[in-house]
Amino acid sequence: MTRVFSGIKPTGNVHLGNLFGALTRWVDDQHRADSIYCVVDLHALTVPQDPAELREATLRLAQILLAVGIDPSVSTLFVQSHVPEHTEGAWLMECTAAFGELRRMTQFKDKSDKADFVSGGLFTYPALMAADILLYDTDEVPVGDDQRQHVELARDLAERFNSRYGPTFTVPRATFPAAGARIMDLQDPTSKMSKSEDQAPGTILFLDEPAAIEKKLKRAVTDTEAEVRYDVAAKPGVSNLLSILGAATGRTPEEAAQGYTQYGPLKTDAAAAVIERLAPMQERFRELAADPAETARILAAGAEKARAVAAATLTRAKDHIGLLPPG
Ligand code: AQP
Repeated sequence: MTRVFSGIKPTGNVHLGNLFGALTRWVDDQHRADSIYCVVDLHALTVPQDPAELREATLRLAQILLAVGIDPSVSTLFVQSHVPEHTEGAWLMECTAAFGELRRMTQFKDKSDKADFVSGGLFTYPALMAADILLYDTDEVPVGDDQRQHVELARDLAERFNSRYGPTFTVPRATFPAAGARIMDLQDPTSKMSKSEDQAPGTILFLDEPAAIEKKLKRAVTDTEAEVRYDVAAKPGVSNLLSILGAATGRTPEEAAQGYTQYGPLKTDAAAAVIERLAPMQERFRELAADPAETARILAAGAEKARAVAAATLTRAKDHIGLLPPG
């Protein structure tokens, strides 16, 4: 059976980009594949975090994943730091990656340019991500387009390790959605919608009220033409609205464009579709948030299942690379 693995960071609030770029596919994939999903809290540490907020955000994110539809009776859902094999695997990957390869990661360039403090972890985090993926003999990694380069690196590292030390890791491939692979900021449709832009009018959050969603979509930047057409280069704002409408209604952006001649109705319909899509998930989230002990139980069971797979792969990798097994 195909093995699927993906992760999400407990930083900021889940937004429409996360939902359409990744999470809705996580839910779909769990019915056709053996699916393992992870709240990657160690990745959050690449920038300084408030400890209490990080703990709270990790639990809340797990509850959002359950609310979106991750079913712990068919998928494995766990928190990365509960499975220590990830950090050990990351060291093997750091030693397999070339310095120049890590330096070429565009997310590192973007984030380090903006940050006052650039941690070593921000630089090496793609190696941790490679370990996350490779520890589970992953075939497919459902991600948004912004993660394309990191999954490519995981592929390269798996191939390099296998050719140096013999067959060890499954070589994974990224999968992307037909609509919503890259949801852009509503105010700056040339930048991706992002968790760090939490309070911004350009980001629609999973927990936004209907009025806030309507307001943000009504104010979305478009252009001075009056033609509804999917053309990311020439019409980034309108194309983003079509991606959102398409993803919310299960259509491609081109299909979503049909029948529209003006921007106003497109924005109104996009808002209605997003509100309708989010409402039942938000309701389920409120129920789950009232019972944190149940989420903790699900995460503990998930970590146990995940650890059994990760430990076997790590033992194989350590053996192949020449580390002496304990006596
Ligand atoms: N705008 C997006 N469009 C489509 N997919 C997206 N993803 C993220 N943004 C978009 C996908 O969501 C999954 C979780 O990614 P993450 O935990 O890295 O979330 P993030 O929102 O990218 O994180 P940040 O904190 O927003 O990043 P920065 O720090 O850049 O501000 C992934 O599958 C990702 O592809």
